[in-house]
Amino acid sequence: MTDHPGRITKVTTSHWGAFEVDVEGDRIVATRPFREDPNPTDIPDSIPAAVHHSSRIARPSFRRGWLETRDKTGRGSDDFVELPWDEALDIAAQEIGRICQTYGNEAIFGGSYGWASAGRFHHAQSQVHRFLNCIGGYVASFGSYSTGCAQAIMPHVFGKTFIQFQYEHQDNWHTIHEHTETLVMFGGVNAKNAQVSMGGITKHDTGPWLQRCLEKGTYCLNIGPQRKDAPDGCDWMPLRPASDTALMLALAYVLHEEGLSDQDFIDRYTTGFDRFLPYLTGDSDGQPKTPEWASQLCGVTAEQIRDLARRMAKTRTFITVAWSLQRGEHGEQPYWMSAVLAAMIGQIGLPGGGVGYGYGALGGVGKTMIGMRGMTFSQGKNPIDKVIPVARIADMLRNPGQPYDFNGRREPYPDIRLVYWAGGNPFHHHQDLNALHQAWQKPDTIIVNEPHWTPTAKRADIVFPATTPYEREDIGRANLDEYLFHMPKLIPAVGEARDDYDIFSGLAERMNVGQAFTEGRSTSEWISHLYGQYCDYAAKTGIDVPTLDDLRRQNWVRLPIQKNTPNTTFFAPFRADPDASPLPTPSGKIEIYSEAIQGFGYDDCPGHPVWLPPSEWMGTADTETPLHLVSPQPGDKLHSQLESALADTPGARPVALILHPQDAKERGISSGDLVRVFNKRGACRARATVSTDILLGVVALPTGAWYGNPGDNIDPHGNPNVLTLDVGTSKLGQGCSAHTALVDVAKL
Ligand SMILES: Nc1nc2c(c(=O)[nH]1)N[C@H]1C(S)=C(S)[C@@H](COP(=O)(O)OP(=O)(O)OC[C@H]3O[C@@H](n4cnc5c(=O)[nH]c(N)nc54)[C@H](O)[C@@H]3O)O[C@H]1N2
Ligand SMILES: Nc1nc2c(c(=O)[nH]1)N[C@H]1C(S)=C(S)[C@@H](COP(=O)(O)OP(=O)(O)OC[C@H]3O[C@@H](n4cnc5c(=O)[nH]c(N)nc54)[C@H](O)[C@@H]3O)O[C@H]1N2
Ligand SMILES: [Mo]
Repeated sequence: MTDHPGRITKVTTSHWGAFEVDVEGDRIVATRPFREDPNPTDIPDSIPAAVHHSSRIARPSFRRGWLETRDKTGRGSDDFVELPWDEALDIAAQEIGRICQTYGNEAIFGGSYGWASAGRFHHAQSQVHRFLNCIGGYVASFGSYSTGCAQAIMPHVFGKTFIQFQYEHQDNWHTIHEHTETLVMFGGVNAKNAQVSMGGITKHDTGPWLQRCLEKGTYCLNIGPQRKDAPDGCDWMPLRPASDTALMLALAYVLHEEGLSDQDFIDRYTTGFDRFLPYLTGDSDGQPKTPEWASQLCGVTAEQIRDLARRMAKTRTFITVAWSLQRGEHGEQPYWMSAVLAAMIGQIGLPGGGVGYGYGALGGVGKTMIGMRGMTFSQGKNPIDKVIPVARIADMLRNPGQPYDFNGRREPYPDIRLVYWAGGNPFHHHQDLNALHQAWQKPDTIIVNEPHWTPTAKRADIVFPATTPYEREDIGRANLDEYLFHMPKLIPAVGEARDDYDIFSGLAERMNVGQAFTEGRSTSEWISHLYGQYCDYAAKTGIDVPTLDDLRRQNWVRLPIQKNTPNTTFFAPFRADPDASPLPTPSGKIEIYSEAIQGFGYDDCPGHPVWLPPSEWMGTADTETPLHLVSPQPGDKLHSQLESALADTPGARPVALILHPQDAKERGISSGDLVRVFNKRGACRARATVSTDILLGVVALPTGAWYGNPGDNIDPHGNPNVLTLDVGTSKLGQGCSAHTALVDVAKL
């Protein structure tokens, strides 16, 4: 920019998309939207403040109690001692070596779940996993907090390729716009969440697509506790959280009762309907799943349920299910039941019909790209084959040697002595944080690589300061996006921060696996190497990509890979010929009843979808905890990232809690009041926003505030995870149950 001598402007990318960055000297001074993005997000606004924030970790730091006496009790309360890098890496390498020798690599937990930052080489999880693999392996984790439960249940229903299906092969927005007449959105489709995507989303067009559908006259129905989970113009069917399965069962009941279900489709493309039907009609358990029955559970009138079932059967209907539905106890059931409901409607495999998942979860879901293999920094092979479901970490730390069930297997939890975390913030993301804090006292040693003094870094014994993406060179490319970015190093490392790669190279050298970890390459040599591999894949796909030097000069390119036409759906070949193109399930068909699941013998996930109420929801609300808490994703950031900068705005913390006017009135609460949100697991502060956009009896508090310090009897900033329930969704999925929580609210 000419009016600022010495100012350099470059484009970079992030999980929330591309943006322009202005740099003066060694500081980021401003950001601006990327010019190709029709609908940019504000999230980058807080980057200049966050990158240079006083919450940055300046130097390698050791918890005093650990350094002096190997004490384990002071995590989160001790102060830290700074040491020079060489000495710090020596001590850490020695300690990792001691754990490996004394207890074996099965004593290292390296799952290290978290979103870290975009960029193909400096991907923190790949870095930490590769390092741990080089030294003999680690206990890993399966699945994500996002969709862990779906990742377990849906391959039984639609087949092993469900994961790719859900990200890349569902109906795209063009198809939905052109063909769908009725869009039924369980949990809504919230463009606020589509601001982000793993690895980046350049054109934020989920919101605009919904607008186009509305303008065309598509009937759009948001079913869930919050009106704002879908844009204005959509109808809202307020529904009690966790009751979706009851509603879906009643819709199925009406289809069956009124002869509206597609028996030909069921016969040809599904298996096990005959095992499910007696449950639906009540022949097997004495309870017909009528609209009247469901109405009492979900709060929607029987007449509304009948009308909706008829509309769904008679128009081209696309059902979307938000990931949030499976982030709760028995989250397997609404997912499985949505597939059964769509099968009974009989439109699976027709354009704009059937069922899809996560359209409002990430930007890019609902786009279709010509597949290109990405650039991947190899994690190597893990010699240890112990893998826990990702959200069972506190159980694992608490119960070494105790058996747990997971998707048909039963195994003992490993005995963890060392935890290594890079690129995640468990003291933001895990449920029942006060209990996690207790469990966290068990391992001998906890090592964290982090740019910021997050609550997790504060609870570590050894903290290595990591760079942010603006302090290192990388390549940005995401599977659901059609842009390719050079991510320039914009500023020098802040403080003495180092790249995760350099931290692990230093540890690897000291543990005599330096060559295995680095393969003799520097960072820039790795980037050239990975980019070279990418160019080879691209050539095979027939896509032109620039040389690395050209990409460095151009900063970004748009690749000709987006399919801008309605796609033939994933299920189309199956629909055309189910014998020639079977689904990768045991029967080759959609499994309404699963022999495999029935064979597991789980009381909390039987052989076909059923209504199973969670332990905490409006149906179990009582005078102590009368309100259901949902904890959605924050609109102003990604999880807990950039939090230190956002929290500086006067009045920004504690976080806003949405509650219904009647619930507010009963408690003498007005908008803007400071409130206490509490249950038997914990309490946090929040600031009330009173609104009719939420169902009576439900409150919403977004995630992302940094958890406070040990001894706080009330979490000061408003982290909902002091309140949430830490149980697996079921023995099958063992996903996180973040949306299962009852609370009360009082004015402070
Ligand atoms: N109550 C409730 N809880 C939830 C959810 C919910 O719906 N309700 N949702 C869950 C879901 S779906 C998710 S995905 C999780 C998200 O939880 P996380 O992914 O753990 O959250 P982030 O804040 O993204 O954590 C990433 C951390 O990595 C750090 N980081 C960034 N770049 C780098 C890097 O290059 N190197 C290193 N070493 N560190 C880096 C950031 O500073 C940040 O602290 O939360 C879960 N928790
Ligand atoms: N801006 C921003 N966007 C994000 C993220 C972020 O941190 N910030 N995180 C990303 C990540 S990691 C993920 S996994 C996705 C998550 O994507 P989602 O799971 O779709 O998002 P949530 O915000 O958790 O939930 C969406 C809505 O579901 C509703 N809901 C809760 N429980 C129920 C229920 O039982 N039934 C029904 N019908 N509705 C219910 C709530 O009202 C909530 O607002 O979002 C991604 N997008
Ligand atoms: Mo997630």
